[in-house]
Amino acid sequence: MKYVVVSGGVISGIGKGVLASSTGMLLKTLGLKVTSIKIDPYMNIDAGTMSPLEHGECFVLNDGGETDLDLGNYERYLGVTLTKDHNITTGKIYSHVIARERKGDYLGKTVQIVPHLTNAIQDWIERVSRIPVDDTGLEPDVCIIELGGTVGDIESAPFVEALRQFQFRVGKENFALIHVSLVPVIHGEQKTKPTQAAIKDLRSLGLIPDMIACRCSEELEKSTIEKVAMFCHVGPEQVVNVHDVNSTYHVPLLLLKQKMIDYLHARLQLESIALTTEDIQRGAELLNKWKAMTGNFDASMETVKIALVGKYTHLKDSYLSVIKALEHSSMKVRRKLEIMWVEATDLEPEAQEAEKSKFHEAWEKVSTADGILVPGGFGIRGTEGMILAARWARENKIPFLGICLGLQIATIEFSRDILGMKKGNSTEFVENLAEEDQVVVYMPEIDKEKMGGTMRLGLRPTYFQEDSEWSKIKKLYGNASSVEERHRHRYEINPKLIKDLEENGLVFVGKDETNNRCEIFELKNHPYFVATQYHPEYTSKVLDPSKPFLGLVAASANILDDVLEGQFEFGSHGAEF
Ligand SMILES: *[C@@H]1O[C@H](CO)[C@@H](O)[C@H](O)[C@H]1NC(C)=O
Ligand SMILES: *[C@@H]1O[C@H](CO)[C@@H](O)[C@H](O)[C@H]1NC(C)=O
Ligand SMILES: *[C@@H]1O[C@H](CO)[C@@H](O)[C@H](O)[C@H]1NC(C)=O
Ligand SMILES: CC(=O)N[C@H]1CO[C@H](CO)[C@@H](O)[C@@H]1O
Repeated sequence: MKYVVVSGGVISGIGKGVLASSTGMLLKTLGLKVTSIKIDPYMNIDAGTMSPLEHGECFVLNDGGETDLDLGNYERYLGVTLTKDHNITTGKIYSHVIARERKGDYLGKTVQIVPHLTNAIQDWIERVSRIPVDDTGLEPDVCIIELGGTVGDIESAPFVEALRQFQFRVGKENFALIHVSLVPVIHGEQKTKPTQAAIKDLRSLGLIPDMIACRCSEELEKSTIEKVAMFCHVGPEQVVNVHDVNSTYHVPLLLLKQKMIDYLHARLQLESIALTTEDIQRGAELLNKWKAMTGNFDASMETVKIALVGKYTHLKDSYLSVIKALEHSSMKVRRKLEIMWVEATDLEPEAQEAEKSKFHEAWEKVSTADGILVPGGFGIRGTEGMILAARWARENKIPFLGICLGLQIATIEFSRDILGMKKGNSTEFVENLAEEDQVVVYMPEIDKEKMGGTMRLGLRPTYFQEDSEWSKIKKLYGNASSVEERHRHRYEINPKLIKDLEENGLVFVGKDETNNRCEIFELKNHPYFVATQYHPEYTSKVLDPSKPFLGLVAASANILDDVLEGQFEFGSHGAEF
C-alpha cells in the first residue's frame, strides 16, 4: 500500500480537497486502485447532528454514515464508495481509545496521547486503507490521506505526530507528502514568504514535503518557483503550480501537465505494483473520458437555466452535492449551467406585501427558468413557496425534479389541486393534522422521541413497478428493474393516498421492497416531472452523473430524447480526444 498525504499550510479553504482528489484521480488513470481517508481534527463523532448552517450539507454514505462534504468529493472524483470509517475525527479516535481503556486493553498502564492515541491513528489508517472501495472488490493500491485544518494547529497535532511516525512504519518508498500552500499576489507581486513559513513549520514537526502545491490566482513565475524551491529545500520539479483554471474539474489536467504523476511514480516506486493490461487500459480510458468532459465544459455555449428553490439565507454550501450533480449532468450534455437561486419564502403571497421587489424577482426567475429543482431540506419555512413552484412547473409543463422534501412538497401540491384536499399537509409541519389532511406522514417504524439515529439512512433498493415502460426515469436508469440509492428521511407519502394519486396521473413508478413506500413518482403527460424520496445527488459522479439530475438538465435543454438514445455518451462523438 502506498500512502499520499495531503496537508495544508498558511490558511484553510484553499482547495486541499480538490488537490487531493485530483491527485487520486490521476493515479487512477495509471490503472491503480485508489482509496482515500479524510482526517478531520474536530471533536464531533457524528456529522449527522452538526448544524448544516455551520458545516454545510451533511453527506450520506452507502452504509448510512453521515459525514461532512469532503468524502463526497472523493467519491465523485474517484468513482469509489467509501464507508463511515474513511473519516477519522479527533472525537472518534479518542472515544475508540477510551473504550479500549475501559475494556482493560491497555492492561492498566497509563494511557497517553503518544504512543496510545498516535498508534490508534496509525492502526486505523492501515486498516481502513485496505477496505475495497470499487467494483473490482480488491484491496486498493494507493491511499490518499487528506489532513484537515492547517499544520501547526493545536487541533491537528496528534495526527501530525501520528503521520510523522507512520512514514517510518510503512517505509520511505510507501509514503509521500504533498503540502498545499498559498502564494498571494500583492501589488502584482507573487509572495513566497507564507509558503516558506508553512514549510518551516512542517519540517519542524518532522514531516518532509515531497511536493509543494502552490495555490495562486495566476500562473507562477519561473522566479517564484525557483524561490520556493530554494527556500524550502526542494527541487523546482517538486513545486507544483496550482493556478486558477476554468473549473475545478480542470485541476487534474493541470497537474498532469506539470508532470506531477511522473514525480510521484518515481518517488513511490509505483512500477513495483503489478498491473494487468486491462488495468492500464481502464486507466487510459478514464483519462480520455476526463479530457472529453472538460472539453465539453469549455465548449459549452448554450445555457441551461435551473431554478433551485430552497432556503439559502445562510449557506449555499448546504446544497453542494445537488450543485455538483447538476454540474456533472450539464457537462455531459454540453450545456453551460446557470443556477438561479430562489429563496422559497420570496415566492409566498405574504412576500408580495412585505417585500414586493423580492417577490417579483423570485417569480421572474421561476417563470424564466428552463427547469425547476426543489431539493431536500428540513423545517417548515418556505414550504408553501416550494409548493407554488411545483405547481408552476406542473401546470406549465416545465421540467421539474423534487428530492426528498421536494417529493413530499410536490405530492402535497398535487393532492391539494387535483385530489381536492384543500388543507392537505405534512405531519412534519402541523401538529395534530387531521387524518383526512395527511398527505405526508411520519414513518411508522421510526421512534419519534429520539432525534438523530432514527432516520431511514443509507443505501436502500427501489423497485420499478410493472407497467412502467413509459417512464422516462426508468429509461434514464437504463431500464433497470431496481436501483439502489441513498436515503435520509423521517417522513413519507401517506400510503393510503397512493391509489388516488396514481389514478389521477401521479404514478409511483418506484417503490421500496414492501411495495408500500413511495420512492419515485413521475407525472404522465409532462415533459419531465419526477421526484425521488432518496437523495440521488449523493452518488453522482463526475463522469457518471446522477440519472434523475441528468434527466432534469436534459429535459430543460430540450434534448432528453437524444440523451435517452445515448447520443451524449463520452466518446460517442469522437473529436475531442
Ligand atoms: C477555458 O475555456 C475557454 C473557453 O470557454 C477555452 O478557450 C480555454 O482554452 C479554456 N482554458 C483551459 C486552460 O482549458
Ligand atoms: C400547512 O401547514 C403549514 C404549517 O402549519 C401552514 O403554514 C400552511 O398554511 C398549511 N397549508 C394549508 C393549505 O393548510
Ligand atoms: C429501454 O426500453 C425502451 C422501451 O421499452 C427502449 O426504447 C430503450 O431503448 C431501452 N433503453 C435501454 C438503455 O435499454
Ligand atoms: C464527522 C464524521 O464524518 N463522522 C462519521 C465518521 O464515521 C463514524 C463511524 O465510524 C460515524 O459515526 C460518523 O458519522
